[in-house]
Order: sequence, then C-alpha cells, then structure tokens
Amino acid sequence: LNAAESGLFDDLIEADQRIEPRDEMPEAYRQTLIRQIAQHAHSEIIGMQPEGNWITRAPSLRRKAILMAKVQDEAGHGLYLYSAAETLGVDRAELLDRLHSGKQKYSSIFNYPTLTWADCGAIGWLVDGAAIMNQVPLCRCSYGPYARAMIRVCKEESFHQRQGFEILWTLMRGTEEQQEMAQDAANRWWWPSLMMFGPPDTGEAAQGGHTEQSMAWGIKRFSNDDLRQKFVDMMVPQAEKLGLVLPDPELRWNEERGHYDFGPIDWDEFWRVLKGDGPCNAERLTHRRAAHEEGAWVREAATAYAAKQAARERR
Ligand code: FAQ
Repeated sequence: LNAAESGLFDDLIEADQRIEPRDEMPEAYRQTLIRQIAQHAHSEIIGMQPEGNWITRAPSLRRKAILMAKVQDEAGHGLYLYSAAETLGVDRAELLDRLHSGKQKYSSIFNYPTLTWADCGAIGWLVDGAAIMNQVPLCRCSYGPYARAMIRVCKEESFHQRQGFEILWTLMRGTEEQQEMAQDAANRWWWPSLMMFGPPDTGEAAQGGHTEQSMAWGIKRFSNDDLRQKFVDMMVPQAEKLGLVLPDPELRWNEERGHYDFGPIDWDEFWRVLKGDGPCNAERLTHRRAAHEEGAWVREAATAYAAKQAARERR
C-alpha cells in the first residue's frame, strides 16, 4: 500500500497533524522537503562566509566574541538541518555533493559582498530579520523534524537580529562617517533581503513555483509575497527608529491596504544571481569546496573514532 492509497497521509495533513519520518508519504512530498531543507542547510553553511570574513576585523573584542558565536550558531543550524533532511532517507554527503556541484541552490542573499563592518549590522538586522519572518511559520510545518528544528533555530535568529540592530544603532549614534557607513550598508542589503522570500507567486514575474503545492501540504504556511509584505511592514518602523532611510522612493503607508506599498523588485537580478552570476557566487563555492577538501581528514578521523568506540561497546 503506498501513501496515497492508504489515505493516512491526507488525513494527517487535513487534521493539521505532523508527518513523522516513518509515516508513509507521497514521493513528491518527500522530494520537496529534501529540496527545501537541504537548500536551507546549504544557506546556513554558505551564509557563514560573508560575516566570517569580518571576524578578524571586528572593531572590538566584544564584537569579535559576539560575531564568532553568531557564525558558530549558523554552522549549528546547518548541521541541525542536514540531520532533519537525513530523516527523509538522503545522505548528508550526497547533499553536500549536490551543493558543491551546483545542482542544489543556497539563498541568493549570500552572493553579495560584505564591504564594511556596517554590513555585519545590516546582515543581522535585515537578513536575519527576513530569515525569522520566513522561518517562524516553518515551526508549524507539517513535517515534524523540520518544524521542531525551526523552533530552536528561530530563537537563535532573534538574538542574531537584535545584535545586527544594535551594531547599526551604535553606528548611527557615532561619527558622520559611521552613519554614512550604516546607510550605505542598508542601501546595498535592502533589495537583496526582499528577494530572499523568493519570486512572486502570482502575476507577470511569477514563473510557476512551488508555493501552491507546498501550501496545500502544510510545508509553507504563507505565500512568498505575503511574507515579503509582512517583512516590509515590520522593517519600516525599525528603520525609522535607527534613523536609516530605506532606498525605495515608493515606500509609503497605504491606509486602504493597511500595509506599506513598495517599489518594483529587480527580478532579473534575482534570476541572474540564481544562475551563478552574482557578485560572489564563484568565490563562495570555491571557498566551500576547499573547506570540504581540507576537512577530509577530520571526517576520516571522526569516523575511525566512532568505529573504535562502537567496537569497544560491543566487546
Ligand atoms: N535564493 O517556488 P519557490 C538563513 C528558488 S536564511 C535562492 O518560491 P520554494 C539564515 C527555489 O529554491 C536563508 N533560490 O520555491 C542566515 C526554487 O528553485 P528550485 C535560507 C531561491 O522552495 C542568516 C525557485 O527559486 N532560508 O540562511 C530563493 O517553495 C544570516 C522557485 O521558488 C531558507 O531556505 C532565494 N532567495 O520557496 C544564515 C528557508 N527563493 O528549488 C546566515 C526555507 C526561491 O525549484 C546569516 N526555505 N528560490 O530549484 C523556504 O522557505 C523556501 O524554500 C523559499 C522558496 C521561500 C526560500
């Protein structure tokens, strides 16, 4: 009996219950989750690079300690997510191969450079802010292991967002040069952070996409456009508090809609970056492949150690 025939899967989804690793599930549901969770894991791992680039240059010991902890959290999220993907019957080494060979994506946002210290503030504030907006609903995702992983990840992301806000807050209360640095970072990261939510679900710029099916399965709880709108609505007042001007002349409150209107997103840029032609795509993948190769001995040693421990326990 397959999942579709037993009807159990549909009943569980209908009742908004969780699907667990040993439950029967349609193959397409399994593959969608592997794709999304793996790409999410890849994003966390690749996402260590833009900020990692600033650990040696953070402006104080305090900032350095915080940044190291944050980047380490990102590694933890990646490992956590690879484990969640493995519950679907795929091997972590295979997923890493798919990342290294370019068969699987990671978030577009990590293909942009971190040019100044203020970029670490903008990443925490905007990129982690967008990540939280997208991931809080995933705590209610229909697949149990992914949903549970998201609870801890979201707690840590909230801390990350506040540390980003605080970096920008400090810069905006500093010298004129520091304020300009913060404004420049906000200018460069604003539009790419809106692209993090994915392409539009409907309208001219939509290109098929997975939203409808993923929402029917309870994987996604909101459309890309709805989450993007919630993000804009959350960020405009925060920008005002910081004293930053968001780089969109069309950004204004729409009384009728009860939301902020915003200008058109450059979807050509988004698809270009996805195809590999962003400012840092090549650099990010080259760095990741090298780290993987240089880490081979660590994996070998850990495997040998685990085998020894297991043999000892059997004795
Ligand atoms: N970048 O039909 P949809 C973080 C692809 S947060 C690249 O909408 P879906 C934390 C999409 O894969 C960032 N590709 O697809 C952190 C699909 O292509 P495919 C990661 C994108 O899956 C912060 C095609 O476009 N967060 O890392 C993007 O239903 C700071 C059509 O799109 C997650 O992954 C994009 N922005 O919805 C770390 C959250 N958008 O796969 C360090 C979980 C779309 O058919 C520092 N993922 N595509 O070849 C999700 O919620 C969903 O997968 C979406 C996309 C919403 C990202």
